Amino acid sequence: MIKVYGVHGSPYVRKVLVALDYKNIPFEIVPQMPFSGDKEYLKINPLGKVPTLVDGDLTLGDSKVICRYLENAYPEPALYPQNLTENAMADWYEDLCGGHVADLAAAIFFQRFMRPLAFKQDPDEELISKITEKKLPPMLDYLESEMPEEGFLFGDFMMADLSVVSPFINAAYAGYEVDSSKWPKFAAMFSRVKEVSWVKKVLEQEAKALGMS
Ligand SMILES: N[C@@H](CCC(=O)N[C@@H](CS)C(=O)NCC(=O)O)C(=O)O
Repeated sequence: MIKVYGVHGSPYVRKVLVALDYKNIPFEIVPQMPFSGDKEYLKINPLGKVPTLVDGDLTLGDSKVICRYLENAYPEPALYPQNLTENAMADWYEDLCGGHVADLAAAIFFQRFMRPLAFKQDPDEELISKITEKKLPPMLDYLESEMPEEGFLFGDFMMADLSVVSPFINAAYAGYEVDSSKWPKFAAMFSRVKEVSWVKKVLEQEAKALGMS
């Protein structure tokens, strides 16, 4: 059976769990904390990051790579568009929001959530303000311009929809809400994606794991 190394709460692990559930692929989660320095884990993923997926002899890191593999190995139901340009746009959204945007959201999550919890230190509010007031708005302006009035980016729910919303789910855990008066289409997409049943299920599991329910 497929194994996913990781923990609930990671935006990257979330993508893989939703992809597996959506495609109805049986899997088990092997609990693996990020930043643990676990030497055994470094043997299968030298970056030490989560998630890592093991499918038989195949061991893969990185949620983008893993989700693309799952799409190729289990094409139905599809999580990426078939059309060439839409498919390229799906990669771009996943790269942007799994890279720069996720780093910004992760910094808020780290400061407000992990730093007090794990290091017993106060959050760096100056850094948080710089992110929320200077660095995130241009990203949200761009995302707002890309969002459809209704539905999802490529019609049906796909990985690109979860990819753009996922960092903001973690930022919301840390008290940052997307301002719906400035970015109404993005805020509406955020709510829609959280209501998709496969996403909702994983978010409920996360809430339990993070002690929020
Ligand atoms: N590009 C990777 C990023 C994975 C990642 O950064 N995961 C975080 C947890 S949310 C992690 O393991 N961080 C530990 C570290 O950076 O050492 C992906 O898409 O899977």
